[in-house]
Amino acid sequence: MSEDYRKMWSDLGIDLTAHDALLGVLGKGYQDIFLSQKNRPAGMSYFDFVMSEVHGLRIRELLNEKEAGRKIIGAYCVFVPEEIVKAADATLVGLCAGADFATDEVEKLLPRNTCALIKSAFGFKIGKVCPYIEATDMVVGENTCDGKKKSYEILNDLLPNLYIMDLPQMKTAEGKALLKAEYIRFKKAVEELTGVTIDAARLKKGIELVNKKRAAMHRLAGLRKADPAPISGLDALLANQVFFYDDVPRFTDSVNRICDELELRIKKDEGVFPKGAPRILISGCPMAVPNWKLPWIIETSGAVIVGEESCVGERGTRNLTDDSGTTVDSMIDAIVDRYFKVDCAIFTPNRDRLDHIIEMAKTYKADGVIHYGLQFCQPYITESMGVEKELQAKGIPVMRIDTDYSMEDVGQLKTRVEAFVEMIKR
Ligand code: BJ8
Repeated sequence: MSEDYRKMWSDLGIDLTAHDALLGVLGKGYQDIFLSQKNRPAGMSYFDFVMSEVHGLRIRELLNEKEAGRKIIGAYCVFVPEEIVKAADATLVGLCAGADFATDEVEKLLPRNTCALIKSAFGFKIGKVCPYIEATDMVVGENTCDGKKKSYEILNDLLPNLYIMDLPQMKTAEGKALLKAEYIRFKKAVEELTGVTIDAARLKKGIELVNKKRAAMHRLAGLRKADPAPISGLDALLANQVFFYDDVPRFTDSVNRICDELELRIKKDEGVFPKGAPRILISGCPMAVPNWKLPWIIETSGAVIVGEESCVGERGTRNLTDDSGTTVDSMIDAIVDRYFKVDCAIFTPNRDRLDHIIEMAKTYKADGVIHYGLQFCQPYITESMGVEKELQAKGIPVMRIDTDYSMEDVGQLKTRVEAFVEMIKR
């Protein structure tokens, strides 16, 4: 990294020594896990570049946007509507983190039995190693699981610009009305922050922009139905992760370019794994960068991941927003309709998620499902039991894995995954 970036990080208040250590581990992990894969699509070089510059060039771009008067909004959840952010010419960035950092300090503020995703978000803030959070003008915390909801009360003392969004827990008319009221309140907050009045034309543009990005992800997901799989699950996960950071039109074009390449591969019957390799659907908690542990274990055990039933995956990107509205109110309704379908495990009851897992297993011709729960994540680990029962009843092999961000259980997980892969071999 250039000296220029070091000055930029230091101006943002980043702890350079800790940050150097983090980038060192990240770079090594990326090299070992991603760059060691065979026969990757050439288009992945774009994502390699993005990852190599994830704390460099992308942060410089965000700071340039700020200098030009635009605002940066951070979020921890896919319920924060990017359409509204884009309508105000602002930029939304994901802030969830997938690595343990400053855990001793974090555990002075949060109970030890808090999930790794929340602890990691705190660790990156307390350890001063996340230029994204330091570049934000507003951070949105949402009332989803109890862990997040209560931890935001504490995060509020660390972040001067934290905005709390309330969310429903039931898919009822009242729940939908709450979501609409909260999106209207969020729109007002974004307008106040940016000084931009979000009119119908702006909102329409925001919807179109985000729809195109999601449509590109649908195209990518559809191509993963092929056997042999034209792209690894690791690389597809990377695209799903970069989805939360990159410039929207540039990301959309890059994914579509990869899709063009994958279509050619499919025509030639080319893939990253041999035809007939066991196909796995991952379902469960989101995997934020650099949480690549389980996918890496699976794909070095002879299986290929063909889909992610996850917020960093299809749960987050599944539906488009109807863009036919002509008034702000009708478009807000369309946005509410779209997000109200997100079947996060914080909802009760949550039958839709079960149906989606079964549907995805069929669509992507999965030979088995691995349910991924982060330790201490009550919503997903509790649901995982019902998921297991339902899939077993349908004759779909399933394995539940509860883990965290540490590498201590890699050997044990590898043994379990290898046994599962052996069992589902066709
Ligand atoms: S819409 S999945 S992004 S809340 S892993 S913090 S649930 S204890 S991340 Fe999520 Fe929004 Fe739902 Fe999606 Fe809590 Fe579980 Fe931790 Fe989690």
